[in-house]
Amino acid sequence: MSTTAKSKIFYDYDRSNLSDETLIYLYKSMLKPRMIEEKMLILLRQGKISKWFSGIGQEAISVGITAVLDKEEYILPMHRNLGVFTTREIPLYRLFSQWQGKASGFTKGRDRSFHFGTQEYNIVGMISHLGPQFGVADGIALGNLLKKNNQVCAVFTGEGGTSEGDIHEALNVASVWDLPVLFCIENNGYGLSTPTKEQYNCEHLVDRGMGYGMESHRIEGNNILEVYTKIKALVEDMRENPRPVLLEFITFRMRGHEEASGTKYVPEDLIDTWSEKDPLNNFEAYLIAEGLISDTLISDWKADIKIEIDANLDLAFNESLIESTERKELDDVYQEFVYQETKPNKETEELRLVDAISQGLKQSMERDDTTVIMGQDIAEYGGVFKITEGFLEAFGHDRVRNTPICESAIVSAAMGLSINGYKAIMEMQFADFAASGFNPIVNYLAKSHYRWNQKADVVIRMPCGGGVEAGPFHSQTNEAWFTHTPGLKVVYPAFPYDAKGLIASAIEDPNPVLFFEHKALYRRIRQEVPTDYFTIPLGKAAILQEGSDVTIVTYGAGVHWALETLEQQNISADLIDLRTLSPLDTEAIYTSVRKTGKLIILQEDSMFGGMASDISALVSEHCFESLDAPIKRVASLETPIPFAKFLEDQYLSKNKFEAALKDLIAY
Ligand SMILES: Cc1ncc(C[n+]2csc(CCOP(=O)(O)OP(=O)(O)O)c2C)c(N)n1
Ligand SMILES: [Mg+2]
Repeated sequence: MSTTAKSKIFYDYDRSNLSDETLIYLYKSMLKPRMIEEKMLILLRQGKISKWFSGIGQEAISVGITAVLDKEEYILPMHRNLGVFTTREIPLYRLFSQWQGKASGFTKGRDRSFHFGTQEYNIVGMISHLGPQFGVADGIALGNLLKKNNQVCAVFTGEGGTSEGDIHEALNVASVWDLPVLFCIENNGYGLSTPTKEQYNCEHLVDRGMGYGMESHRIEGNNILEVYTKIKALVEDMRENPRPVLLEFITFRMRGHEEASGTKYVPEDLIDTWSEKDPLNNFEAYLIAEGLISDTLISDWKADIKIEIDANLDLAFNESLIESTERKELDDVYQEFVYQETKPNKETEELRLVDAISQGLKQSMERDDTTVIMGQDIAEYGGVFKITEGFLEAFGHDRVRNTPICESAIVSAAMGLSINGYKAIMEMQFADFAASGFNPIVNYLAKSHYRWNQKADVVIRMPCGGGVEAGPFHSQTNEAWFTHTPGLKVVYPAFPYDAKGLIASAIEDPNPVLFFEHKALYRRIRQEVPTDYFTIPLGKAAILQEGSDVTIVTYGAGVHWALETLEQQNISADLIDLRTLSPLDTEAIYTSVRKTGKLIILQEDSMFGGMASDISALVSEHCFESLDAPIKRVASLETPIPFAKFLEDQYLSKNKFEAALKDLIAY
């Protein structure tokens, strides 16, 4: 394929002052992924590898960019960027093993194709959802800025991906924060079957740069010398003058979206036209015309690459199939964390829940200067609940960052910060708004460690809960959206003391933690709290009262509702405040139920699919013989949370608890 178009050279190559060695290096760097792909297409037809997304015809972009960046500089490729991986010199057998789901790959068989990253090579692979890559690049670049290491990072997307909201959010953040990112759009004409005219309605995607207040350039993506020289000049300048740059590379997808889907919808003359613009063939013809390489040399290089491919394929094919155990799979969902207790000091002061969280956060940030907190209105304004008041003065703008209104990009940026060695804390203005950042929470943060061993050292603070007459979008207690997702930890304190100790542990823990803070308790619940930094382990419930007749399990505002009820009734109950929902302290629940024989679970969220249902199922599976009565679940009405006080009171499970408890006692 690479030797057919020698006679005609489509591009007017300008080598400027590039050395012969550089030119030959660029040629060989494009030749290798081309030859790997040609081999993969054969193997695919033989059923020896699974799906394949071809980058044939687009190699100049991957190769040109990777050749410019230093090896320490992060690259975030997409599904057509084999040239990034080969130019970073990843041993081929590791790539081949990755595609076969074998242990020498990068995901222990847990994810396929290019869905992996590797810190060894400073490559951060995609998640299927495409768009979050841009936000992750923002976070990595922010880490670089904070380290003042003069590094640039590059992130890729296709033109189809640019329609995703994540992309707009991330470009805007990068512009507002001056983040040194090369945002690379490979415009190859199609997003699956969708042509560009159905994808966007501006003349050139790169014109959007102006809307973001961002420098932007359009580059002939199949002309390796144009790609290389323009990127080189830009990157050298960006290292000194950090800023984002939006790049649109004009290229073409020569094969189907993936091999099985074909190219029926692509007009044939388009394919013919672009065949003449093949980046490898043209460059090869140019180098021959310049007298830099010869047919003999090309044959020798091809023979060498073929030997390398075959030898590495042998290694990968001979590698045994992946083995694991259920235990090992479960253990790898989270990064191992050995909890080390910091004991509370003796001196205490009375704090409201809101103050305790603020103090815990502040003390964590004082202890660890790799912590960065981001959120809307959290800097000068101190956050809508004033939890970060004074943080800006204490830690400065670098570490206390007001964000634009873009939850998804900031969750992704938090992931990027973690990749680059920071601990990221994000304040969701209201827990309800996590819906706008849901994808990177459940797909990026939650799955990265399991997929490629990459921790997501992120705490997302979630001001939540009803009883504040704030209506359906400022009152939800949406913990069940997250307790369902393996890879996340979910913490939900009910008291100032617990909140302070748990926020410290959540920040120490390298895993992603959603930290729920009940708004109705913020200023209502007070407690004596130790003045210094201390920790409380995640995953341990608190037994608030001990009794013999019934076990009450609850968390958040429910704890206070249960306490109020118990104050008024003469009932001997174990009252368990879960404090952490994931991991769940099942032993505390089982031990109590085995003693009392009766269980009632109270949650503020509506019933179906919530914590109460799962706890009920667990207890019936594990403690059935100890039960003297059916388990009772008490939850709010199966409606959105209404605004007007009467309606909200009627909605909340608080009003049903006492009757349900009495019923259970009387059973
Ligand atoms: C959120 C989401 N929507 C849809 C898809 C399915 N999908 C994967 S790649 C792709 C096309 C992407 O087109 P483009 O960004 O132009 O990249 P190209 O494949 O052309 O390189 C689509 C629709 C997906 N993976 N994720
Ligand atoms: Mg495309």
